[in-house]
Amino acid sequence: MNNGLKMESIKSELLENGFYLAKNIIPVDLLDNIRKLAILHGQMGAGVRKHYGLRQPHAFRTAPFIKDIFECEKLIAIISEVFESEDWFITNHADLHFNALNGWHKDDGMSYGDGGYFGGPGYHIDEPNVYKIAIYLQSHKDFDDGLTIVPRSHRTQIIRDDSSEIEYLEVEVGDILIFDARLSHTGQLSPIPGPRTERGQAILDGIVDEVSMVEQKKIPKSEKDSELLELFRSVVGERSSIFFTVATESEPSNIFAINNMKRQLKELGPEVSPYLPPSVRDYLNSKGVKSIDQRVFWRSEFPVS
Ligand SMILES: O=C(O)CCC(=O)C(=O)O
Ligand SMILES: [Fe+2]
Repeated sequence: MNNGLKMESIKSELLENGFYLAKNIIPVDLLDNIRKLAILHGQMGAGVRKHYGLRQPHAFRTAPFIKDIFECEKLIAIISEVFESEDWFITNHADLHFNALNGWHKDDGMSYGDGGYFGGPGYHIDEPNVYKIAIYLQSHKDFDDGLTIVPRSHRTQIIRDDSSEIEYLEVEVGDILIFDARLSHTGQLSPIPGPRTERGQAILDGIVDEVSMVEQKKIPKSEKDSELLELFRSVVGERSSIFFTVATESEPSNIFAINNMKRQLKELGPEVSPYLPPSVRDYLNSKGVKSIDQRVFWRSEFPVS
């Protein structure tokens, strides 16, 4: 943005850089309510354990309260801008993240070694027609515990090397981050992340004795990391986010959505339906948000019995 004039469209930025950070999209009070429910959900221990935290897959189905993000018309409008079309849909992939550490990766499924969600390395694809939306439920200004990315890495299979440029994205509550699933990224890497502000530094100064006590313990590194992360979170608060996927129909995006759902079903068990529960679908319909459930290619891949 410059002088109120948009220099580049969201779509062209996504194609070129692989990500777009949109500031101030969702009202903070709406997200605060969802965050409370997310934390309760995490405390119940639902989902898949992940690096000292939890990940709840297929979250529009398994944690249906996240649907309330679509109370926000600005969110719907910006997704239409991403595709320069209103004919987009959610692919039913959604993760609710809770207090996990992470490492460098891409979300294109290539790391599983079974061909990835595009059915092969998809780095030659100019327009994937499928994007991820990340909504953090708290701000990540004071520490580098939000999302860090490698700009433009969506066109190469290399996740990161010594020459990679790295960018920390300062997300605050209400911002949304749109990114290409092929973009290299990581969440919080270290149990005690680096400070980015004086406030962050002061918070770390306040726990320096406890940190060194844990560090001196003669326990395995994984236990140490777990204790350090718990200590950090006890002073800063929980870390929770919603990641979900949106698409328009194309050959690559249809294949991606199907394989991405198959991965979720592998995690949750074959008895779980790839479809949304009717109450969520009806709610989305009432907001004008479409789901992949209505698509012919989806219904032929996942027949309704
Ligand atoms: O931990 C985060 O914030 C990022 C999560 C993520 O990238 C993933 O689970 O694929
Ligand atoms: Fe990821």
